[in-house]
Amino acid sequence: QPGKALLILCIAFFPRLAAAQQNPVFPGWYADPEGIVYGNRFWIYPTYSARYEEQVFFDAFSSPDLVNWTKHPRIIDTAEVKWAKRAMWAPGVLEKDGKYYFFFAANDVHEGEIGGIGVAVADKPEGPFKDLLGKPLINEIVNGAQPIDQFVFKDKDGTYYMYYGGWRHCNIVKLNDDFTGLVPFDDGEIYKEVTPEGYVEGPFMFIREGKYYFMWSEGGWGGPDYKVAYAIADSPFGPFKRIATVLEQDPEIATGAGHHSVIQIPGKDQWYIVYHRRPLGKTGANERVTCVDEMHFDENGYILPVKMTHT
Ligand code: FUB
Repeated sequence: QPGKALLILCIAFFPRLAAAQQNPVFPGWYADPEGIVYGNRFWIYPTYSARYEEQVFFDAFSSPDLVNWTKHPRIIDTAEVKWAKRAMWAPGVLEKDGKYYFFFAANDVHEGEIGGIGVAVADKPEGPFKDLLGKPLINEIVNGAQPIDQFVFKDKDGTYYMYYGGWRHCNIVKLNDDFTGLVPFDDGEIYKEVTPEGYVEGPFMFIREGKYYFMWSEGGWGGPDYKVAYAIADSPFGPFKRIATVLEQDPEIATGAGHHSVIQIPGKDQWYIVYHRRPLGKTGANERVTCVDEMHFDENGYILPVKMTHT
């Protein structure tokens, strides 16, 4: 029976949602969360939100239902990434051909350090991850974009692009097959700037019903007005015309809500935004917790403002 087979497939391979969702989803100061589904589990890869000098490792979290989370401590640290002496943050993981590629930012090129966007690889989503290159994949400032906050996106035709950039500038680059380098675009350019109005950092891209949804963070990352906005385009290159704010502080719930990612429940038009925010009464820049809330669309495909839940 095809119906029964599909049900068994869904139960075996897709994660199930539990009713009693809570925020923050796991304890501790964790920011810049990238959420993704691998097999029958949800995964979140966040920044360990502390002073730079303490941001020397990454933990990951996995869950069968978005409620019960298992911590996978120290999936990679600066002892493995020799060039990342000072700090590592804003990770993201991508599966390709049975390998898991872990992208992250490290150090601060602005202060003359070797730094930028690095990549590591593992056989499992929980690592252990090994530095792939022994140096950053991108360590230069191009078009004014700080080389941080990368998001790797697989386009409909299988091409892998990376959006990245802090300091109010966002670039897109094309990655080679094994993620060891960049490939020039047809016009010979390697970096293209795609910065939308209001952009600060934290780019994210997904496709829904054939349209490209580009999202980013605005405001000051240490401040209460941090927020998420978006654009819709017909191509991964834009143009990205700002449409609206999706997520922002709520005086009854939390401030500083941003640097997000988006999870789609496989096979369903059901979406979640994964983001960090600052609990009420907290003002420290690194006092950030990881939260998940539902994200809905209207009948024209526009994203409705997200209602943050729980305190
Ligand atoms: O966690 C460090 C920085 O905070 C990230 O690079 C920004 O996106 C902001 O979330």
